[in-house]
Amino acid sequence: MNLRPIDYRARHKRAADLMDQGALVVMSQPTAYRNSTVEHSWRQESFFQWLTGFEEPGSCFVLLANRPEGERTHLFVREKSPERELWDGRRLGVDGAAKTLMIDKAHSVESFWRMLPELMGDASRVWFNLGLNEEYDRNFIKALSQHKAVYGKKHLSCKIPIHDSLYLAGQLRMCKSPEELDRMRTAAGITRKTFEQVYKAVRPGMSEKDVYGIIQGEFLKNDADMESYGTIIAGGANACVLHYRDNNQPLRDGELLLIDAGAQFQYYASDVTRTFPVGKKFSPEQLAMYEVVLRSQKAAIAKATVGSTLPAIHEEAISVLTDGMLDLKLLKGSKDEIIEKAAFRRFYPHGTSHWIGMDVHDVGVYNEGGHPVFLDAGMFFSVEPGLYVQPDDETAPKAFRGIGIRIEDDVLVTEDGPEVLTSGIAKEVKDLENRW
Ligand SMILES: [Mn+2]
Repeated sequence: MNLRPIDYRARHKRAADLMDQGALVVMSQPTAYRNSTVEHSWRQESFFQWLTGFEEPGSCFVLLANRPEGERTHLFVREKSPERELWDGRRLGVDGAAKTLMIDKAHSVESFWRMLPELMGDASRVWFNLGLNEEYDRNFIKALSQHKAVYGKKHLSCKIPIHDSLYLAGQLRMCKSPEELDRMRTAAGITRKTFEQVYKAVRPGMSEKDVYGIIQGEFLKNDADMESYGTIIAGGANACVLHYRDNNQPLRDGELLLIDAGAQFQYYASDVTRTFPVGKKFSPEQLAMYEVVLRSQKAAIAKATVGSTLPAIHEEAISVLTDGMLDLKLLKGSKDEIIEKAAFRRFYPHGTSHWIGMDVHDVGVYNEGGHPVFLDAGMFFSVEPGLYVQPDDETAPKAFRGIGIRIEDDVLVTEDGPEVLTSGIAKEVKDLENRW
């Protein structure tokens, strides 16, 4: 696929239009240490990346909606340093940033906190990514005090109003643009190719670790940046741990394998779960539970239309799952009462959807103005119902204990209805049995 280029200046304009003469200050992702001088793998903070495309730590971005073009966007970057570049890699530097990035002015990051009060100037308000890092937060509050000392008397009677930049990020990133859709489709395609290889390879006697190796390898071979989140490879009852991360146990014939994995491509996430037999066939109980979850997922996806809501999708998933739990005698009583008392949570304890974008659990509010957000074209989210019977759950028929099933796809709302970007990944029973 030819990827449409990203026009960062157009993004700045869209942001400024929402900012009512305010200032936006976004810090880059801090470096985290694993131990001593060894760093954890680093990924740029998503909103910073969305605004700049600049992948260096130790940087800060400022957008001033109250200033004329040419003085609106300021990027603060680390200075060139032969000594540090020898150890940590190339730096673009101030001149390089000014020449190559879509910004108005580049500065040394050394001058950032000193310049910030003046940059905020008579801005009507300021957005900041508070809570990313305590040192950033302290310095920001100091800059606010310095700003107040000068501008408080001149323009404002009090401190400048502060907003969480995550809210603005959500407004800008909730409905995906064509160049974002290119990247999301590519991420979904890499995840599809990866599951195809997994379906071909998995056999009884392998370990979860072997499968993890296949997934990591396929992601990288197909040009993913990395995984979008910690991959879950859960054989048998491990699937009943929702965020299972050990990924190191043997896979046995007769058990199911639940894989929750998604490639990240150029900073855009995918998020897919499939559950299938380690061996050739589902057992009757596994099959009965699987069919309930699959029916629920299809019914829920069908509700992903313009004007609908995520709670409406969740309610649809719960309704079908609850019918299934009654049929399978996992639960007794009336459907209405089970739903009203949330008794289904014993076997379905999580939600059905979250926004997906640059972050696998993406920015964007879920409720606004006292009601759930109404779905619109370009919104993108998971639909992931599941059923989990804990291995020690003595209320459940014995043959169901230790079975965990989740089916998850990534759904884009369009004017013509839901489009499942991950639909190419097999989930029908006939495609999951007799894989070899
Ligand atoms: Mn998910």
